[in-house]
Order: sequence, then structure tokens, then C-alpha cells
Amino acid sequence: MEEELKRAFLGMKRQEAIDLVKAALESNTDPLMILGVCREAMEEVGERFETGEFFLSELIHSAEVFKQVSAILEPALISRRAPETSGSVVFGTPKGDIHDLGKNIVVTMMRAQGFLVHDVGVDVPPEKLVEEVQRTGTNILALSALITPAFVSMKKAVSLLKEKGLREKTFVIIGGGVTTDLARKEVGADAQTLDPTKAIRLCRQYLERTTL
Ligand code: B12
Repeated sequence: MEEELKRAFLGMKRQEAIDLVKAALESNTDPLMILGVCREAMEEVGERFETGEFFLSELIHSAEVFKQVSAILEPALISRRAPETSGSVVFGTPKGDIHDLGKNIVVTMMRAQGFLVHDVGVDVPPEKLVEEVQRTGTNILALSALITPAFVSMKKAVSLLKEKGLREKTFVIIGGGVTTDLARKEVGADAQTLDPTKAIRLCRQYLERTTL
């Protein structure tokens, strides 16, 4: 399935990708594993774009296919029983970046796990991110980045949290294809991961620590 699904993405074969995902779900393949394969395929689309083999139109088309596929995966991704969670999260893609496919998946999965998520969208200025943290009284700020200029906005958001005296009581977690642990250190975040399940676990652990 893996290779066929990647081939369908790279061949811009929308219906084939959809059928393969449906068939994989029907044969009880782990939805997170299917998501992982789609993500890898998107990475490959990105690499081909970088080398000039693909154009923006392929990037856009593959994003559309991914959107449809994630809508099919969504019920399976959120079907696990949600434990009680009282946490709330401000979630956004910082200024300079308009990618949101990965963010939307993590937001959906967090909501399904009982988190109250304030999704502030894409291209969000650092000031607005911090304002939302303040306005909602949230103590988790989750940021998604797919392009490197977004790191500047992330760093600014962290320093604004400091300025407002909110840094100590805010858990800052970052994710998205371009992030690494090195980037986490650079922007001054507390955690970094590409894995939505791990992100949920880390946020929950943070809440448990702070409510003890
Ligand atoms: C699809 C796509 C687009 C679509 C986006 C559609 C949308 N609504 O998001 C469109 C066509 C609009 C687009 C535009 C552009 N793109 Co683009 N795009 C991609 C592509 C191919 C896939 C991204 C994707 O959605 N992946 C699938 C998702 C599911 O993966 P993900 O986001 O990583 O999310 C997962 C995890 O990271 C995690 N996660 C995500 N967020 C968060 C947050 C937290 C807190 C946590 C814990 C976890 C988490 O959850 C997901 C679980 O699977 C990538 C290639 C790549 N390597 O990723 C290029 C890529 C990101 N784009 C790139 C570029 C250059 C651009 C453009 C500048 C192109 C242009 N010339 O206009 C513009 C950017 C404009 C801007 N200012 O943002 C470059 C960035 C290079 C860089 N290092 O800066 C890439 C890497 C391609 C490349 N190799 O050149 N793009």
C-alpha cells in the first residue's frame, strides 16, 4: 500500500490516492500510519518542487488531495476514546507561513482528546498569538511551521510572552515539517515534535505537572 499510495500522490492521481486510503482503512491499517505515508509523499512533492521538477500547481494539487484524504482519515484518527482533559490551547501558524494542513490535523486530534483549542489560523503575527493566550487564559501555545521564516515569528512570540510575564506559565510546543530540536532551542520553545500523539501526551504531562 505504502508505495502505491506515494506513487498516487506523486502522479497527482487524486481518485487513486483516495481509493487506496479507503481500502487501507477498511483493512484496519493504523490511520496514523496512513497519515505518515501521506506526509512522506508530501515531503517528496516538496523535494521535487525544490529541484524544479514540480511547479506550484503540483504543490497546490497535492495539497488538495491531502485535504480530501485527511477528511477521510479524520473519523478514524479521532475514534479513540477521549480521556477527560481540561486543558486549553492556542494554536496557530505564525506570520510568514500559510501552511495549515498539518496544523489542522493536530487541532482535530487535540479536540478529539478533550482539549479546548483556539485555532487562530495562519500567518498570525506574534502580537496576536500572545494576545490570544492572554485573552483566553490559556497556558499552552502550539505553533506550526513549514517554512523557515516562521521561526522569526515564533521567536518573537516567545519573547513577547516573556515581556508580558507569561512565559513561566505557558508551555510552548512547536511542530511542522521544518522544525527540529535545534529550531526549538533557537526559538526558545519547550517542546518540538512532528507526532500528533506525542504532542498530546506532552501537553497532558505538562498539565498534570502544573495542576499537582
Ligand atoms: C502542500 C504544500 C504547500 C501548499 C500548502 C497548502 C496548505 N493549506 O497548507 C501551498 C501550495 C499553498 C504551499 C505554498 C508554499 N510553499 Co509549500 N509545501 C507544501 C508541501 C509539499 C507539503 C506540506 C504539508 O502539508 N505536508 C503534510 C503535513 C501533514 O505535514 P506537516 O505540516 O509536517 O504536519 C505534520 C507534523 O509536522 C505535525 N505538525 C504540524 N504542525 C504542528 C504543530 C505542532 C505544535 C505539533 C506538535 C505538530 C505539528 O502534524 C502533522 C502530522 O502528520 C511542503 C513539502 C514538505 N516537505 O513538507 C512544501 C514546503 C513546506 N513549501 C515550501 C515553499 C517554498 C512554499 C512557497 C514559498 C512556494 C511559493 N513559491 O509560493 C509557498 C509558501 C507561502 C507561505 N508564505 O507560506 C518549502 C519550504 C522551504 C523552507 N524550508 O522554507 C517546502 C518545504 C517545499 C520545498 N522542499 O521546497 N505549499
